[in-house]
Amino acid sequence: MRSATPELMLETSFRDCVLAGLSASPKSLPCKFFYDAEGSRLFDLICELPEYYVTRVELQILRDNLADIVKAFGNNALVAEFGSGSSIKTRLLLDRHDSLVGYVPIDISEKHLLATAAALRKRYPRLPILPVVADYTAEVKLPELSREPERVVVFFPGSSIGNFTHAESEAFLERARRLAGENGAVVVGIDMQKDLSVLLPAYNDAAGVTAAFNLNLLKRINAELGGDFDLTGFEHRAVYNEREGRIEMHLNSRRAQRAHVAGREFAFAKAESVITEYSYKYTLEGFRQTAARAGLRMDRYWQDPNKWFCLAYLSVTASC
Ligand code: AVI
Repeated sequence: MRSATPELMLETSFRDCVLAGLSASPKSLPCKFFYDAEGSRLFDLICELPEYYVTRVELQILRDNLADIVKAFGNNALVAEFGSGSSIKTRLLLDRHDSLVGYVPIDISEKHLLATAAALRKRYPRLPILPVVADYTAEVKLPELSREPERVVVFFPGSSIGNFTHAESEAFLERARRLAGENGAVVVGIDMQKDLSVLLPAYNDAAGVTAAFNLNLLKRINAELGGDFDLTGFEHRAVYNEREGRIEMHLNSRRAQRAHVAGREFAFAKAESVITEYSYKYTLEGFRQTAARAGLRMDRYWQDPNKWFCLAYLSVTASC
C-alpha cells in the first residue's frame, strides 16, 4: 500500500507537470523527472566524470573531516537522509558512528530504496534501518523507533538543494527543520560559486554524458506520455546565469518544429529553449541567510581547500 501511493502520484504529476511546463512561456520541464532508470544510470556516470567535481569533492570533505562530522551528529542520534539513493556518503558516517539509534533513508524510488536498505542491514546488523518511500519535496513523517533518539539529524548531501529555487529551498529547509525537531540539526551539502572555468565544463562535459542526461527527459516523455519528440531536433545547452547565481540547463530546438505529448500539440520556434534544470551555486553568506529564514542557524561548516563545496551544519533555532 505504502509504495503505490507516491509512485502513482508521481505518474499523475509527471503528465500534468510536463503539459503545464510546455504550455508556459518560457517553456520548462521539471528536473525531478530526470531520474528514471536510464536517467539515474546517466547521473551515476556524471558523478564519475573528470569535469563533474561535485561528488568527488563532497566525498573528500566527508573523508577529511569524518571524526569531526560524526562528533557533530552527537550521541544516540537518528539520521534521516533525503534522496538517499545508494547511501554511499552515509556509509562513511555509519562505518564510524557507533551510537546511532537508527538510520532512515528516504527516497521516491521504492525498488532502489529497499535494495539499499537490505544491503545496509547486512553491513550494519545491529543498526535499525527504517526506509521511507516518500517524495521529500512534500512533508515526510518519521517511523516509530523502539529506542527513543536524543536528537534527529536530517542529512541531505549531494547539493540537490541547488536544484530548488530560493523559495523552494527555504520551504524545504523548513520541512527539514520540522522533521529534525527541537534539539535537532540539518546537515546539507551546498555547491559554492566559483570560477566559470570550473563550473561550465562540469555541466558541458566532453564525453556528452550531461547532454544525454538532459535529452533523456524527452526520451522519457516519448516512452511514458505518448510523446513524439525527435531527439535529434534538440540540443543540450548549459549556461551560468551570473545575476541569479545558477547554472541553467536548456534543451534548444534546432529548428522550427512541432511535437505531441499526451494528445496535445506544442510548437517550438527555431532556437527556442526549454529550461530543464537550475543548479544554484551559493556563497556562504547567501546560504546562511536562506537557512536563517527557515529557522536554522549555520553553526559550522566543512569545506575543501579550494572552497568549491561546503557541508553545512544547521541547528534548529525556531520552535517547531
Ligand atoms: C543532482 N544535482 C545536484 C545535480 C547538479 O549538479 O545540479 C544534477 C546535475 N545536472 C547536471 N549534472 C548534474
